[in-house]
Amino acid sequence: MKRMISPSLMCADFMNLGDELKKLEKGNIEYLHVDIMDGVYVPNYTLGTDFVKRLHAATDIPLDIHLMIDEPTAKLDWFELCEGDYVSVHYESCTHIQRALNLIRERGARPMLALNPGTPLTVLEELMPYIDGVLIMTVNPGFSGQKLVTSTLGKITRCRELLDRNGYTEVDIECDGNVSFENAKLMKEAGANIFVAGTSSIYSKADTLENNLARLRAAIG
Ligand code: S6P
Ligand code: MG
Repeated sequence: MKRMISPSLMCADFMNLGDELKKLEKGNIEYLHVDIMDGVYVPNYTLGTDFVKRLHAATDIPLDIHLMIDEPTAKLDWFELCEGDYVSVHYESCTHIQRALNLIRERGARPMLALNPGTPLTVLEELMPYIDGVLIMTVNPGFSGQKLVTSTLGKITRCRELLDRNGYTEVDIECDGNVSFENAKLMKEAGANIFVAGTSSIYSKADTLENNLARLRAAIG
């Protein structure tokens, strides 16, 4: 499967976002990861509806909108969605998760199911027909700069097996949280193919964005 990078924009330098966006376009990155938090489902606030609209106007790169909000079904209409955008919803954030996934599809975007480190993989069994991707959270959602929950590596492997065994070989597996250069390699080996890049890799202050991107590309192969 094609291996792709989705930079987490909450980790970007907001004072230089235009410049950074150009560098990401030049680096041919595949998605832009937009973290939406509501202070209820997770204890933080980040990006929002207007930011999504401005991004669509500024670039053709598809968005990877990660909804960490309570009951997203009723709020999906607030977002401008374009064909090719991914929208991920957390299993426990919706009373009716299948309805939420369907609604994303009806709105013309690609549904992705997000699973926290503590969410059992078995919930996926009922939902495979309705998704284009699974977002395996490799940290608990809410903050950047956290440490990998190591049990999630085995979960990536089991997720790939479950999908493949049921014929869903084209369903993407994205991992989000502490995707460092070293961890990215382990996640790739486990079966992930979309990598959310934050402070642990491309936004690391140890090197430039361009060099970090090249290093992450090399790590995911
Ligand atoms: C966390 C959020 C993530 C972070 C990303 C940061 O709740 O969903 O997308 O922005 O994980 O990356 P890092 O490398 O700082 O963990
Ligand atoms: Mg995220």
